[in-house]
Amino acid sequence: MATTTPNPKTNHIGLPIVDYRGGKSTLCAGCGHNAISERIIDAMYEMGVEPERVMKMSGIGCSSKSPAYFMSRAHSFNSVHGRMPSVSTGAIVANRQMITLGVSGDGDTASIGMGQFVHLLRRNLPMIYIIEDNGVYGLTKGQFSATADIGSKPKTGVINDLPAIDTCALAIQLGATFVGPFSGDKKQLLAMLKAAIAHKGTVMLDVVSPCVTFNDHEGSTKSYKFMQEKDEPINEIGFIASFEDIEVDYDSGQVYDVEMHDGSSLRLRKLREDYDPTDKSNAVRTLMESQANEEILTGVFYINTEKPTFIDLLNVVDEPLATLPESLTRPPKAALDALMANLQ
Ligand SMILES: Cc1ncc(C[n+]2csc(CCOP(=O)(O)OP(=O)(O)O)c2C)c(N)n1
Ligand code: SF4
Ligand SMILES: [Mg+2]
Repeated sequence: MATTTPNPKTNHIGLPIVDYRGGKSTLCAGCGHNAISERIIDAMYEMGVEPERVMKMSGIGCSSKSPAYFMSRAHSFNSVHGRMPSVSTGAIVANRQMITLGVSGDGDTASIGMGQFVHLLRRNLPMIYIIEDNGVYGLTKGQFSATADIGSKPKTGVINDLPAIDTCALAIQLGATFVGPFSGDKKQLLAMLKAAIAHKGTVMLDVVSPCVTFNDHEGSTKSYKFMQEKDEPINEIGFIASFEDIEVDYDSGQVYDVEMHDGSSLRLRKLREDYDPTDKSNAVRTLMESQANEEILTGVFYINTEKPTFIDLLNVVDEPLATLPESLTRPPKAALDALMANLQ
């Protein structure tokens, strides 16, 4: 007699988690980047995002290879080293209906890509930009990157004597609207990614992602051990998607409840003083102080759900430019003739 296999568990749009997986990772076993890919799969699955609505963008590096290891059904563009922001800008303007997820490295972003990165931030381009931060150029065998902390030591034993660029402070200052430094903490990162999917604007997440081959030893400030000992969250993150019907009891004095534009709720329980994630100057100051005090603070440092995105500023029509018919994108001959007549 024929047996029937039960349906696999599905999300609220009816897809099993396997539809969110990618190819088999070729990164080193234990590389932090693999854990981030796993969280992206979970977040996209739990949010019920249609894989074909996602554009995966990246540059060059081990981190930039990782979009191959999640969401095979999504669109993907692996750009030139450091050029992911400009390629993403073009793609987003051409099709504003897509969800854009960029994955970059600390080298790809804070060294060769810095010129492009800062313009993405000031435009508040609607996309999620993840820096998988290991403090080194993993793919080219472990040279220091510009996010390596002063005084840290790679495998070669040479001490880094240059100060680190704080990508989060930079992002907040220049105009990104959802910013946080993160450790690989599974629960926090998953909630954060789900909120990032619901946000309209630039989400910039700098996630410490240890390189087990070149920067995970004693003396490194981006190792698993260092992060376990030093990670100090400033808020505890809870996220309730618009399609979930969950009642949570909480003491409102202890919580920042941020309503996202799609009706979802981001709940930030304060763990440090009376931290207000909507206060931009305080966010930058706290990051600068934490660097001076050698603290590793993580969490949602800044969020602004009001600021217009680059697409809003451009007044781009709702229908993707990529699918607009020629009759709407090309002025008729009469209009061109009138213009020419005016110039004579
Ligand atoms: C134009 C150009 N310059 C330099 C390189 C060499 N290169 C490849 S990856 C890389 C750095 C990658 O570091 P990061 O972005 O931190 O990624 P990781 O490998 O650490 O994840 C460099 C310098 C290149 N591929 N292209
Ligand atoms: S070299 Fe480092 S960053 Fe690259 S895959 Fe290996 S552990 Fe990951
Ligand atoms: Mg790196």
